[in-house]
Amino acid sequence: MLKGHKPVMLKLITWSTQNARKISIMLAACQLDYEISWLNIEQNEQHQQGFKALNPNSKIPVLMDSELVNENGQVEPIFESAAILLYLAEKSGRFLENNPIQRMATLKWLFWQAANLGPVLGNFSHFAAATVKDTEHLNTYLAKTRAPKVDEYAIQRFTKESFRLLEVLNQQLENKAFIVGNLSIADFACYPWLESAWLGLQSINPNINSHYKNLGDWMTRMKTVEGVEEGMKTLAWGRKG
Ligand SMILES: N[C@@H](CCC(=O)N[C@@H](CS)C(=O)NCC(=O)O)C(=O)O
Repeated sequence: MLKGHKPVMLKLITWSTQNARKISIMLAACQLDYEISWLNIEQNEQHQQGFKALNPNSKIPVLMDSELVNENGQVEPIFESAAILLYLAEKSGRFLENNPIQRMATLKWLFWQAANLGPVLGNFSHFAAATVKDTEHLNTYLAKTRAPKVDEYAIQRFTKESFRLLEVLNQQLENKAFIVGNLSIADFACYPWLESAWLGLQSINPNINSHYKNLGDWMTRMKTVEGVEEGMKTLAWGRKG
């Protein structure tokens, strides 16, 4: 499973977005070898029947592991990025501790990200991006998918909830280097979302780094974690293979 030791058996079907970067970071951090199969969601390829057979919810990322074979003898696709992280953590024995309390803490924050931070920051960016005059200031995906017009109510709603979630995570990080203490899949789940929304949030609160100090420090720390830079670069905005 270490790079160069075995043939590729993991395939990530993906596009370059935050949910996908969680996985490229994890794969890089675990030094797992894999190949990328690009699925262009900017051209609606997620709605093709072939892909729907892998994920009925028509979203990337999907992970295929040739070692995960179902009763029909076919590779069982894994969709939902949090499920993929959990799968890879169990497969590699990394970034999810066995201790029941630590394990549950990691899963709680992993699900918190999937149910709260991701959707809310996604909506924040979608609506707030409509106020940006020059699309060159937006990432390639947001430039194509942002709200078509400024909706003050939606911007206010998701801005307020985004900053509330920042406060929740900032509190959790008090006296901790990482979200549950040791580095875990919860950190890999949260980082790409915060990284991509940070500038937009900072344009609303210029003091974001000092106001959410634990979070700001954690963002800086995450950049230096092995695998993070590589995983972020692999699926950086605009990368298509
Ligand atoms: N909860 C899912 C969300 C996946 C998701 O929203 N993927 C986006 C890209 S980040 C997508 O495929 N969008 C295409 C679409 O909505 O049609 C996960 O974490 O995997």
